[in-house]
Amino acid sequence: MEGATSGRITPLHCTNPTVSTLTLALSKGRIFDETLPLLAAAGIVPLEDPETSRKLILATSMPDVAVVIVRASDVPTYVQYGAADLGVAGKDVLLEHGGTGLYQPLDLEIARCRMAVATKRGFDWAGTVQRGARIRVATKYVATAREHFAAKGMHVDLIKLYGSMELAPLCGLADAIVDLVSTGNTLKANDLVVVEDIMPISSRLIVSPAALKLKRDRVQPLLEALGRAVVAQRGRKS
Ligand code: PRT
Ligand code: MG
Repeated sequence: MEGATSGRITPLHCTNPTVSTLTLALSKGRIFDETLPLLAAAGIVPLEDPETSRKLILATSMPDVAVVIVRASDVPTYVQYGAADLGVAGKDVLLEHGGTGLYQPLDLEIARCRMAVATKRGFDWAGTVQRGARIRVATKYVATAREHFAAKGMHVDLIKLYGSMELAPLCGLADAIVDLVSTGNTLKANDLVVVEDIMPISSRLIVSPAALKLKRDRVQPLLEALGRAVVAQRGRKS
């Protein structure tokens, strides 16, 4: 496949100067799984499964399109610097990244969930807010949480965590958390409840400005095909 040679990785854009490879950054798990049908509708099928392959650059059924597997929160960075031409990232990740140097032309309407504030069941959130008491909130989404509470005129102490936010109120690290909720099972299992809804979240296609300029003939038809696939998917889900 292009990009990966035995033992050494050749930068994708260096493999063949006459054919420009289009690279798409995806994270393993729900984003990869839910992007797959949309890509298939655009005629792009990865030739390997990232869950079983150790490769980080996957060839696809389209010889000039490769998928690179990166951590969900690293997708915007790869695209921002043009190391990947396109990517798929959750709105949560894009808000934390800030969106600098990225086009966000399409909501793929996948990996849907909500961003919410949650506390231990029985915690008097409304009363605490009303009293103007200082509240400690643990979250991975510091920028989004800061903006949400500032818009409400609330002063909160934000504590940055990198995972398992649900544990923070249980151990007394924080009064509340800001986290993503989809089925609600994780909150329920830890005796937590949603006390405020912040916003709906879904994943977006992001494009590097360089790719849009220099590879427009390749990027534009792909954007159109993915746009049609999103509309078709909407029809199937409703
Ligand atoms: O897991 P890792 O640390 O590697 O990275 P990540 O969590 O950023 O990646 P991943 O693949 O878990 O999530 C990728 C994207 O999926 C996120 O950026 C969101 O946009 C989206 N998404 C959709 C979710 C969820 N639903 C979701 N439920 N991301 C995380 N969750 C977590 C949530 O944080 C909580 O811990 O699932 C738990 C709650 O789920 P329920 O179903 O019990 O409510
Ligand atoms: Mg995760």
